[in-house]
Amino acid sequence: MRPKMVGEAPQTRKGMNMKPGTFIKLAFSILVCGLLFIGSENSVASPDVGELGPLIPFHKDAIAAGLAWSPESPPKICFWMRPAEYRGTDLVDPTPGPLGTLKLQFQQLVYGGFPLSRGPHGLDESVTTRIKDDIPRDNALCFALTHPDAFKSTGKYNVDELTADDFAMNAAAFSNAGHSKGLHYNVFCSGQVVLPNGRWCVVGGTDKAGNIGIRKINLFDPATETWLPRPMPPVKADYLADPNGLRPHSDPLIELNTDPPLPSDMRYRRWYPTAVTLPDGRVLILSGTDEDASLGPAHAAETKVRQAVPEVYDPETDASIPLENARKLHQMYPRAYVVQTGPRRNNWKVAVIGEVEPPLPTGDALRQFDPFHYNGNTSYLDVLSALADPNRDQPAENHWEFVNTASMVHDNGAGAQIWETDSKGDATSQKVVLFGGECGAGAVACDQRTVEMIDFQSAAPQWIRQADLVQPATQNNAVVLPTGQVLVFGGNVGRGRCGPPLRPWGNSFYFQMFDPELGTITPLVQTRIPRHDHSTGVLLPDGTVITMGGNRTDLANDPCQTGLDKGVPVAQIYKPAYLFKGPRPSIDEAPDEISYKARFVVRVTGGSDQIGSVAIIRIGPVTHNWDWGNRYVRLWFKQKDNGEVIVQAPARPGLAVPGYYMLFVISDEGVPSVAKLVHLGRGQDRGGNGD
Ligand SMILES: [Cu+2]
Repeated sequence: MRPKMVGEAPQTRKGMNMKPGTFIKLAFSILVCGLLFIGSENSVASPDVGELGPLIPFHKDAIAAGLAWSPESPPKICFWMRPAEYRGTDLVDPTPGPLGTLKLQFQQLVYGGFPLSRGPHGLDESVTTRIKDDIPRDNALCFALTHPDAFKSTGKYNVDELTADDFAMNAAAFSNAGHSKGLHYNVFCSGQVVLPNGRWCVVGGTDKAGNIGIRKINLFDPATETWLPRPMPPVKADYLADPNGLRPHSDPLIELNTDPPLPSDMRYRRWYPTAVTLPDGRVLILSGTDEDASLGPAHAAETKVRQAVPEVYDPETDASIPLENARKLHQMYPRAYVVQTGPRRNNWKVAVIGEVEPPLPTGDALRQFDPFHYNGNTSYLDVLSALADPNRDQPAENHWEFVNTASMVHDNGAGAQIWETDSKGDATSQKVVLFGGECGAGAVACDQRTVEMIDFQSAAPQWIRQADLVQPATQNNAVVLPTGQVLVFGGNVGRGRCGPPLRPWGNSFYFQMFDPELGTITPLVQTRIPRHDHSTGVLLPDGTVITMGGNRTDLANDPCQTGLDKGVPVAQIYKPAYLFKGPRPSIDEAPDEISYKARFVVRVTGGSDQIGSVAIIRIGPVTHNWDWGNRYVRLWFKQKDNGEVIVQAPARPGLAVPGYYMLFVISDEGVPSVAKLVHLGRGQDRGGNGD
């Protein structure tokens, strides 16, 4: 099912909080956009809607993906799919059939008889592919953006037309980054953030299938593309040594054999946990789901639990502290953001959006994928006070402070964070905006077009409804651009299945722009590639956006097809309209390291004469339709006549946690420079494994 592509005049949607005096600007935008949009599909380049490039062969599904960039390593995208810790050939025999065939031994010996994920939502089946050369690769890869072959392309826009020759063109730009680099746990649907030193902290994941979580915290160094050593669990070791099961194997239904205990483990097993990098470099861990795997495939789902106890992982000690005193039940992957709540360095809290609404499901209801009900309650967790509490180990629901209630939980809806600071580096706004999403099981129908924004800087923060999305959507993506506008794309309606009974996906193929100043949504181009569950989108240093991932069968042009071709993994580059608007400013000089409270000098040439804004955007992994801490922070600046720009860094790490950021200078015409890599706050965090 596809929305109309041609002749459909788009409208900029007006937000409820639109400021007076914006009508003329809006009317002009509607007119120009409407004129240019008619007939546009994929490759229209224009100063108003931007341009969507041809398909980029991607070799594995980018279910979790992120930009990695450091002084030691040029920019790259690292990404993985399920099962992340294996090579494709460990579970797929490439020889029989046009796509290869899943090995039933893998299901028995590794998943303990839990079913492989097949069919329209086939996450394990996605490892099969008509590109046979890709099957032996690790299920985790890095894509070197600066490799000379990276963007070699035949200019195709249809997944069906891509051949093995197309995939061979950029194959050399992809390198193994999973099993062969020391990853031994399935980090599919884990929590993923980047530490101040650039390493990725990967929290929890999945064991076998269903909703079974793991206790592991895995650390990935994207510069070297290696995983910090965690021992291979007995089940994997046995399987690799004897994939046909000719000898006795460790029982995969026993947790000791799949998730053997380590001092770095969390206390609780978590699938779909949230992770938040804190101002001191530690990581807050929330929520997640688990089941008792030992009961086997028939009964494990009846034991489903939602983890209520937050934990704080410290990279310095490589260990976690559970906060039994700060329990609360949330949705899977609750959206959570560090907020500066006062004038001092330690005056920060973590705002968490949504919570479980009683009554809790029991009995048979637990067998559903996600049986809980949710509301839009938004609360601060005071992490530091919970950590310092002498009763930290006593079960309680303390250290939470209610803030406001959103009209819906926006479960699985895209989120973005937009911060702004003044001449002293203090916050003038701390905005979070959520786009569409779901409301949980059995909830009253909610409007999946809903866009809501809150400014945590205001004295009494309140969720305020903005203009609606172009069409209802969940599982969509949002990427904040250097201008502070938010590109929203992908998504669908509901978690449909392709039958029987036949319930086609209602895909949102639109790329749309949210303007946080005006509260408006403007439709741009459309793609032919569905991107919803497990799709990813990331801002690149050149100001373009790469869109990746999605469940494989969704990547086929007909998501309800039952034929042999399940699509192939592809990415696309979207060039925002600002790249067609005029000369780009260039950052000729900027410091590698910037410090809290301090001003720094940037030397800028080119572009228009006037600079319109300066911003830093934190970089790191994303997954499951949100940014996980890739915060946009607009900084105060003063332009001098000699090409120098004086910029004020944020005053405190609660506004911008330590780590690597892209620094952009944007002309007054809204055209951004290419990013310069900067590191913020060295020595301000708790380090991380020796750094
Ligand atoms: Cu998932």
